[in-house]
Amino acid sequence: MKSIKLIEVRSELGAGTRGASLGIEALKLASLEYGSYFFGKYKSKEIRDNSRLLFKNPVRTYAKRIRGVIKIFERQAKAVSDEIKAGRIPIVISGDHSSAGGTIAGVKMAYPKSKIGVIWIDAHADLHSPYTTPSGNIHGMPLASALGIDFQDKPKNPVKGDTVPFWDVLKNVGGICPKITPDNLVFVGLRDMETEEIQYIRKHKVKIVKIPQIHKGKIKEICNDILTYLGGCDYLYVSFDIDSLDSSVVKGTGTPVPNGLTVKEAKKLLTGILKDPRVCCFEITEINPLLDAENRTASRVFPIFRDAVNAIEKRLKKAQLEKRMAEKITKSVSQVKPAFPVVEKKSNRLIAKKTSSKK
Ligand SMILES: [Mn+2]
Repeated sequence: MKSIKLIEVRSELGAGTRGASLGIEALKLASLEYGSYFFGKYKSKEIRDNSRLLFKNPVRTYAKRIRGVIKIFERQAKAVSDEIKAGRIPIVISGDHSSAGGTIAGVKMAYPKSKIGVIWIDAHADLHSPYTTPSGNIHGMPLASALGIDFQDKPKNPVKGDTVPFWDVLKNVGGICPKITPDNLVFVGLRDMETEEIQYIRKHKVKIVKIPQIHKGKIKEICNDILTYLGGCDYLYVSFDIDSLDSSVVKGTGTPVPNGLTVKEAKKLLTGILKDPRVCCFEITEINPLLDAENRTASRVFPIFRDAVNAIEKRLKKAQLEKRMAEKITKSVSQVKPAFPVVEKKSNRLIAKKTSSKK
């Protein structure tokens, strides 16, 4: 049976506020409040971080700590690709959302010839590049890196020097660029975007599911609609930035935004999407306990994460059961001896016919 493997990326090099690298511990400790043995159940792999870079001055204004982020992308991509190739489903818990660029690179490395669909559940579009970023933080750029876009035609920032070649390296991690196309991308929960991102979304008619649609209910239908829309994709990657949730629910995240999802809606949404057998990787990101009080954010997010992983586990079990049933049926059919030799009779007739026509 396919199994689940956790990938822990304790990096916050792409974020502007300190503390997201502690998000994994926050989530693990929150699980204990529920008396859950979730984290004892799954094997996990840790990606080596470059946190020492936090104590150095980020020299590139429009792509802060990009050299460190490239290393994380490469390690992350290899880990994700290795797990998929070994028949497992990697579930990524990351510090900041930049690592999703490395995750997508890994999915594409595992399936270089397949169409990869991306469901991006986030308050932000993360479509910036060094040429448009208002902050220089790479956690606003992972989708641009996966789509291989720059906005060089209308640059807002005077990007110079080695930022340009380093951005090219980032886009090309995994050896394929672009890794995804805008028609295979769906945004859920977007509500805080910059002009360049809005223009890109409009130009390429990228599908968006807005929060008011989700508030109306019928989340099951919304999930089915998203999955049908991505019908041409062979595999799906689901990225869940916890700032898709309402800022009143998740205070402990780098860029909280009001008017977001409720915990109940997020649970329904994720379980509805992750049941699709094409989902080959899931990521949860941007938990920052330093911005929080009494670990409340991770405590609210853990049940969402647990239900999401359970939805994947449930469909893996279902697939295994169906496979066993099919094997049993094939076995029992092959053991049944026919009452008369049907096949032989038929072939005899054929031979007989052929011989007669020759005569
Ligand atoms: Mn994000």
